[in-house]
Amino acid sequence: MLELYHNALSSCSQKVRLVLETKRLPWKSHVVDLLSGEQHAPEYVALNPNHVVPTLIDGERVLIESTLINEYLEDAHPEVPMRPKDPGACHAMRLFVKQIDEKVHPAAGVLTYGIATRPMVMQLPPEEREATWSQIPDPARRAARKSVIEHGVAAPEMRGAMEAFVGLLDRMQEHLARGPWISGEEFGLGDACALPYVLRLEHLTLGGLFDDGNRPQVRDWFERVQSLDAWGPAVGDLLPEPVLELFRRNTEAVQSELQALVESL
Ligand SMILES: N[C@@H](CCC(=O)N[C@@H](CS)C(=O)NCC(=O)O)C(=O)O
Repeated sequence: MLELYHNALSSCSQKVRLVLETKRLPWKSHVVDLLSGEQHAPEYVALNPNHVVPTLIDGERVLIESTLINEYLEDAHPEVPMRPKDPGACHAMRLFVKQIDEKVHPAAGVLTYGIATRPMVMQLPPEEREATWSQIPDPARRAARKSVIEHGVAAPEMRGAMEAFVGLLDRMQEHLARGPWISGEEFGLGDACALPYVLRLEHLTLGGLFDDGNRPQVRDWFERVQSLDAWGPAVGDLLPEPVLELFRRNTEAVQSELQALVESL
């Protein structure tokens, strides 16, 4: 059976779980607690040298990188197809995913740690606080984490992060003007990749960026994703309500700063 090392709120885990569940593949769950630092445990790092989730185990194979895992699942289990057959449409989907991986994913870390997780980390003694980012192996990611924890919404990374999210919503509007899903008629790899980031905006009380009067096609898409059979087991049923409540409270505490940032874009 497939085994997934993952975390309920991790975007990259959500996108892989959406593909596993859409393809109706049984999988065994291994939860990695990111807040307590289980991603840095030597036995986990032996599987994923980047200290991140998700990691998929398929027999002898250890697979990392969420986008590559999803492509692997599509190649290994094509019975429920999630990638367009037309080469041009497939290229467009991969470009959409690449832009999310390169721009929106780092931006999600900036927004989440700078807004929602920061108050918790700031309560730790300085040496423990330092420990939350000191083990991150990628220097750029480590520097961004330190900056947003220290400066919150005022961190210089915040503006670019918000712009990356707005760019994603605008690209989604363009795709959704052409069909019900990112690549056309069926929920596919592009949709699975976008969902966690749209959901994160909602969790950070930034859902107004795609309400009925503002990018309505994204709102309609978001509601349709939540009516899919895959939604509950992949995302909805796993969301930890107390953590989301904390996200909401921490976001509300910086609402006016956040609003000013959104309006200045
Ligand atoms: N490029 C990687 C990124 C994975 C990633 O950033 N995972 C995050 C959660 S979404 C993580 O494990 N973060 C742990 C940390 O930053 O300490 C992928 O697509 O799998």
